[in-house]
Amino acid sequence: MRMNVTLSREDIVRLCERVEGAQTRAYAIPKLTDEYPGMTMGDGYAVQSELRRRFLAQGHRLVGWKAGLTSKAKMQQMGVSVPSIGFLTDRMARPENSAISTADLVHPRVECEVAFVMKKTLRGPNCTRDEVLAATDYVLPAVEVIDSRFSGFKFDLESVVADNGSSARFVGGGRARYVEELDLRTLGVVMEKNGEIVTMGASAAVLGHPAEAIAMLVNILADLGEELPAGSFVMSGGITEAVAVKPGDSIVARFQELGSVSMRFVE
Ligand code: OOG
Ligand code: MG
Repeated sequence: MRMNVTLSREDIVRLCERVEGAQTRAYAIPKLTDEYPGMTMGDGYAVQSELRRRFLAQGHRLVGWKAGLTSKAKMQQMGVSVPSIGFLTDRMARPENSAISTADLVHPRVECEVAFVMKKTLRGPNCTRDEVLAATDYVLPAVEVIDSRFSGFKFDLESVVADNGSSARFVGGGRARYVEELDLRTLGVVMEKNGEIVTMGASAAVLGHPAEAIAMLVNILADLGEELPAGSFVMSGGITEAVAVKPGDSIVARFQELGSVSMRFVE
């Protein structure tokens, strides 16, 4: 896959400023394709790369990447059928069991994901699941707090890629485990909101095996001229559909073999 960029540099910067404003001041904007119907996925990644460049210039630290729309549940929920990637910075990380503010978010949702921490750098193209497993230091359970900046949480692939895959916050926790000790396809996960089960699934929902999503991510990075460095924290994508949260909600994500990850949401 080659990234086909059709927008001018001016348009990319303009769209990036629009997305950055919506992200940092937490307001909803119309999806970008309303104004640019011819926008390609390559254009979306060009806007995302410009956003990453700006955040890093402002002193944010790149800590890893995320795969998104890697399970049927997520694809159906969002009406998009192609996986995507986004970047993660230190400003998005929140500790386990913490109170997460919603005042700086538009309409947050939470989803359960298997996260990988890499011990070797990976480069695409043609990265495989086995290469990912060999390069993985350990896996741990994570909850991603996504927050589309698009009105009504409605978007298409081009727009969501430009909005960095709805990345907002993430919480890693539970028990770190070596991949050789687990069958990464059959991990059950249950999400509880305010003590009630709201969704559940199994890790094979993510492209048959979550490491497959990391390989896909490495191959998209190659298309962008990037690699996945050793030490990266990488999320493989929501196993179940995402669940809306508001102030007062508490979330516990229980993962078979990996322990649980908890957080609560405040104003
Ligand atoms: C896009 C982000 C998808 C996942 O895990 O599938 C994602 C969205 O649903 O807003 O993070
Ligand atoms: Mg996600």
